[in-house]
Amino acid sequence: MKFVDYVTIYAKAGHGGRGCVSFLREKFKPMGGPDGGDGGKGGDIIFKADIQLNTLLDHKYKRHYKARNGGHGKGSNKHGANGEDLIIKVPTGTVIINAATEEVIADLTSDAAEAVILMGGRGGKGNAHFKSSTYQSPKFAQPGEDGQETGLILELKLIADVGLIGMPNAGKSTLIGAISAARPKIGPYPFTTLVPNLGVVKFKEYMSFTVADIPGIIEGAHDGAGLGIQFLRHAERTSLLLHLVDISQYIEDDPVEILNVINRELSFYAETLAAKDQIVVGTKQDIAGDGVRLDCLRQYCKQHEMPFFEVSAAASLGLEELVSYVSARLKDMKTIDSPVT
Ligand SMILES: Nc1nc2c(ncn2[C@@H]2O[C@H](COP(=O)(O)OP(=O)(O)OP(=O)(O)O)[C@@H](O)[C@H]2O)c(=O)[nH]1
Ligand SMILES: [Mg+2]
Repeated sequence: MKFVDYVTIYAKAGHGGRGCVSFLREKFKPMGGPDGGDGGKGGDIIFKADIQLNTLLDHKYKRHYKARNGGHGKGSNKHGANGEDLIIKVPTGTVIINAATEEVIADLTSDAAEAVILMGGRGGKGNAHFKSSTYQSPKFAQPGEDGQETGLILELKLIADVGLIGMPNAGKSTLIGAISAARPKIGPYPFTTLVPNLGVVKFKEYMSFTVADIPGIIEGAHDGAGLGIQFLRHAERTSLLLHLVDISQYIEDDPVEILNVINRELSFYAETLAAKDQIVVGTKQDIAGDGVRLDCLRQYCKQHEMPFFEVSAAASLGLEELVSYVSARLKDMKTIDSPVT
């Protein structure tokens, strides 16, 4: 299924129905009073989060949405029917933004959360309302109000406890595959992962946390190099970042420089992202060779008081230590709860 995390749509709430001008007409009562009913309210545009959905793809094709108008009022004080609301389902984690002002209107972070985004117009009052002691036969009624309408940006930001970041080929997908049931594509070439993958890591029977494998970023990503930095939106809601650096002997670049290049790209995206807690993970320990690159990264992390772990997802080395450290950190941060005993 195609993953789409950013779309613009146009939505319009229903108009209110017209109020009615009518007079009671009965046998022997030819000059009855006004009895025009009110118009019904226009339908609202409501967004609802649905955890079963994981892409905004549907809204890339269908971009115009309209709720039903309210019915017009009728004689004999009959109220027009209210227009049906339109409920638009989106993946949990969708942010709804006013396209003109760029203001965030709603952020649907929990399953089944709902937000009324555009209000339907009020129905107009029928002429029955306008009768007074001096004015017995009002020949007018109110029109219905227009429903609100606007362009909207829908932006999906995945909800995960931990984000995996790093250069292409660093071993992010291999790691998520080794610690969760996720089975992303793995390849010996850059940009194997083109869209984020989510995995659930289970540990100590009852506990779990979610991890997002984010497509690789390279130097200049903020200027559009590689896949750009737009996928970093999926790291925005995480509590912790695992920053993966390939420490295998076949890489020529300095591992510390790699770490800093990625961190600079995080800053370009948002300082809040760069400021998130990071755990540095040296990957492919099984092919570290003489370990010079590994030692270099380890020393740097020690000096800068950054937690450092070395793993081999391929040979299952260091994974338990990493998972148990991450879960303890998440517990400290109150991101995940202790098991119920
Ligand atoms: N020897 C060894 N190879 C590994 C290890 N982890 C990953 N690899 C290999 O490194 C290559 C890249 O791995 P991926 O997991 O696809 O890397 P990625 O970070 O997801 O890359 P992108 O999706 O392109 O960003 C693949 O050929 C993997 O088999 C490891 O622990 N040891
Ligand atoms: Mg990958």
